[in-house]
Amino acid sequence: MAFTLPNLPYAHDALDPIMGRETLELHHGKHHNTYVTNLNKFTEGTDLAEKSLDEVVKLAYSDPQKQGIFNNAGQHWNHCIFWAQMSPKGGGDKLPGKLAQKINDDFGSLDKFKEDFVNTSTTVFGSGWGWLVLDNDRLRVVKTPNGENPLVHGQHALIGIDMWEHAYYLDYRNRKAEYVRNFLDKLVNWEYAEERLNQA
Ligand code: MN3
Repeated sequence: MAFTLPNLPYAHDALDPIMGRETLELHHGKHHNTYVTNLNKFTEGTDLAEKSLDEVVKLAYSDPQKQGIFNNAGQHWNHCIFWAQMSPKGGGDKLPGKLAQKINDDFGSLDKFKEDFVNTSTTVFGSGWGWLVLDNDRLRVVKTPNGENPLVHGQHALIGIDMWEHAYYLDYRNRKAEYVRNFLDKLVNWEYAEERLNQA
């Protein structure tokens, strides 16, 4: 069973101008597609080809010989969440009840969480990701380098922002904080985040 590129759950121009059509066409159609193509190439004919993406990510992470597989499997996993968690009607400060309560409990307020998420994500050095995760029953904001993700650290990701330059450079140039702010205020689908919280 080969790994496949998921379709975007919205049109390529649906997030414009927060995330423009050209960014989505390149980021989804080229970057993400390349990770899937490479992952299939590297796992074809091996026992990993039969495993779930979660299993491949964890197995490859624990084996230094499988760095190439891990990079592509991790990035495939990360981007699947990235597309799924955004919506043209996303953002805003009206979070579903359980998630809102949990954020208040663990960060003090929604504003404090947002500040933490922006600070953590914009200080990824080089390429990587910023995440809201559930870690031992507590919400935390963390960052990971390159294709690494919370899954390999035993954490459960609720949302994650791509801090590779290809994710924001066409729309924001070097204005990283504006990209992260807009993601939180205008794109993130809080219902999706709560669904993931419920799955933990
Ligand atoms: Mn990317």
